[in-house]
Amino acid sequence: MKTDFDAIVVGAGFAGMYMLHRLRQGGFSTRVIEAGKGVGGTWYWNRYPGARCDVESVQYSYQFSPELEQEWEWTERYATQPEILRYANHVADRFDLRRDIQFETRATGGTFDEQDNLWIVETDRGDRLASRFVITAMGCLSSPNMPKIPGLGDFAGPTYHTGNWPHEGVDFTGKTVGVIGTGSSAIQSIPIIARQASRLTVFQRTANYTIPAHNAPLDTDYVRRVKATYREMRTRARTKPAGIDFDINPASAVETPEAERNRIYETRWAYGGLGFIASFSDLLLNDDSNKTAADFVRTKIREIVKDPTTAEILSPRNIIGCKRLCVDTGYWETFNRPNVELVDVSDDPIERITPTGLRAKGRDHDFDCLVLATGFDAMTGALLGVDFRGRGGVTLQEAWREGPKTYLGLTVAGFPNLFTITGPGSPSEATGAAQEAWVGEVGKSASITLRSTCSSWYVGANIPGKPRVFMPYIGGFPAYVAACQEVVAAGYKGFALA
Ligand code: N01
Repeated sequence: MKTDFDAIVVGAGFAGMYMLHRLRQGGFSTRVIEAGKGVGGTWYWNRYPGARCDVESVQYSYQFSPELEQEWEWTERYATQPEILRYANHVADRFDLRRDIQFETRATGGTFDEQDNLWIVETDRGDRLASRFVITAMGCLSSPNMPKIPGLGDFAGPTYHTGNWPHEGVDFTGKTVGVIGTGSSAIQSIPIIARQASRLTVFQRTANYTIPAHNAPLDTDYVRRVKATYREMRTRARTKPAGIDFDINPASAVETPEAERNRIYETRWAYGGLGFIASFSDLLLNDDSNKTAADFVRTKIREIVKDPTTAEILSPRNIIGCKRLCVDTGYWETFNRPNVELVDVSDDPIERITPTGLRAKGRDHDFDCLVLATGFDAMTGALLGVDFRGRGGVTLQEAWREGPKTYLGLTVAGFPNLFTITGPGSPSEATGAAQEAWVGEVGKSASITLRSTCSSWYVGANIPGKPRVFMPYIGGFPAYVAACQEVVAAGYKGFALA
């Protein structure tokens, strides 16, 4: 059978757009399938009030084009969703990407044809596209999690999910609003909704840690300095575990005298952002060290939130940084507003959604609008939403029944030439043994940190019935790159080449 394209990429977010650019450079005919009307992926869908990146804008950008780096002007320390979406559109235009993207089309299935060694990708528009390679770039936090609360469809007013927000925006002025969830999306949107709404009720199942962003317009001298030394900054970032250039203090928290330790926390708190978790190098390795940082944040909450009972409910009890740390603008302060109420549903789940609101702890809470800030079926949700069938007709769902297994996070044994982000550009398939070894490596890297100890989307704990497996590789960016380079140097060790 003849192929329609050398490669099909699913998703035109940041990964899919770059993939298209690279495949073109490699001379591959490529079609990108994108469900949205435009590019941008997560920044196309997540339009809730206050959505912005928690990585500083000068770092949260493509690195492949020095010209692009120089010409694009970020305006704030942390870019807003609209600005990041403008950037994605600028990239699509600048590199003429749109002509190979099929918008408003959702990939529904992909079947490996063993006879002809190719994939047939099906879409909700009735396409059946034959291609040698399939590269999924669907995002790891893109499949919204609708909570399993009885009566969800009963609410008579509008219901909004932060991960799939109306494009025309929502004006809550004068409305009463209920928000379920206190993760990153909620923490960003709650302060803004509270300013608009006549009354806001927040339903919190797990208290969360958040560090102030101290967002501000970008200083032109700073931007000039960054642009003059962009390559050096990118090179430094590649040596850091998260691939982001911020200083990790090599000292241990418990071995640092208390006064000095608090001075360091105060400095990082005043600077703001995710770098707080790098105040000491052992915060995610040692319980006692972690507790010093958690205590510091809890003290801040008690200082900021005036009502002691509310402050107590807002104070997280788990490991700081175990769930992904949040970055906010005025989150704790919002709970001092007279129109905001916090309802703790940690020990007693929300009973049901009702036509006029919801029932929790035996009390009815009524509101005009319901906001579900309930996150995503992370890492596997989007992939398993497409009916991929590999060798012998085995579905990805079956192959991952006990949890996702990949080799290098890129390929899956039994699914030849299906890449979960990118691929080495040759016909290849992970061997089962190499895959098992990599799964072991992912588990090992998680087990030496405190991150594997709490219920989070990292382990699929937010989705009832999902296998509990620590999904991301957190051995750090340099270790990951080294592992990939070793595989390449050994002639694509672990891949079956045909
Ligand atoms: O989702 P979440 P998110 N009853 O899963 C609660 C990235 N991101 O969209 O913790 C009551 O973190 C749930 O409670 P619990 C970032 O990586 C980045 O906020 O499971 N509550 C939790 O409070 C982030 O980590 C940015 O007990 C229920 C909340 O809903 C990831 O996306 C911005 C419930 C979900 O929190 C996900 O963040 C936004 C129920 N039945 C997101 N079900 C930035 O760049 C769920 N919850 C800044």
